Amino acid sequence: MQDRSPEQLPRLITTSISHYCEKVRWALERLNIPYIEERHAPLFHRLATARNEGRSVPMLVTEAGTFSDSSDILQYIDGMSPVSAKLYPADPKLRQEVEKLEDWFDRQLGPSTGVWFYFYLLDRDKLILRLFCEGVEAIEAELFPVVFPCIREAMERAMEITPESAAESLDRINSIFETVNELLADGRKYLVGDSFSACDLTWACLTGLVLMPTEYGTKLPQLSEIPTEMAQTIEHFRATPAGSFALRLFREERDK
Ligand SMILES: N[C@@H](CCC(=O)N[C@@H](CS)C(=O)NCC(=O)O)C(=O)O
Repeated sequence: MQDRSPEQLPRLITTSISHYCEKVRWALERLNIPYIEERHAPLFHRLATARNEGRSVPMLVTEAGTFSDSSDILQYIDGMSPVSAKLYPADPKLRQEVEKLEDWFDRQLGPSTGVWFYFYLLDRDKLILRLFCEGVEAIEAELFPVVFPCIREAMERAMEITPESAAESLDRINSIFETVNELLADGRKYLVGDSFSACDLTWACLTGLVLMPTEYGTKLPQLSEIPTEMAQTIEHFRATPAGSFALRLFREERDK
């Protein structure tokens, strides 16, 4: 894939801040796979994904087909990578453990951290416009403020963002952190086996919105820009073993 012209490279359709998109960016970069990122503001992404008969981001468009789930994308790109770089272990039992954790984080953690994050920030227009429009085409960045009130309503409805759902999400995040704290209590360096794998990468990305690591692939807010209660919760998560593990992964493994 190294010598392809830009038109032949895989195209990754994203929104800037999405933690599932960060997961795929990190994996592509780690596996040394050149790609073109096509970034959109939320809901504008639907024009791009619909053209490829899909809906959500991340979406990877390749000559071999279109993949529209972060774990499917990781499996696909891992399949073409050298053994020394792989994100899934060769040992079937270990691979099963990695896939099980990855799937759990995808289904339970990612949606919860998303609801919790947007509950606090969706009404902060200036901050949200900056986060959503980082790296998108000028025309989208210009149109976005005009349509943002409708987009906010659509996101609140689709993600069912309410004070109750935010509180339930926080409970779920706390309980997942507790389980990961327990896993790490034996001093292991990675969640499964003795090397970095897809479940470590997924853990780090899908906790990104409650830890706000500086190495995240787009610029997340500073703690000074967000509500105090939200900042305090982030400080709390950062201080847990599971939180400091994710921050270490961002520091040590994100740019490898
Ligand atoms: N299971 C999917 C979840 C992806 C997902 O939830 N993407 C969100 C952005 S974080 C999205 O595109 N939501 C808007 C939509 O479905 O149109 C994956 O792992 O890729």
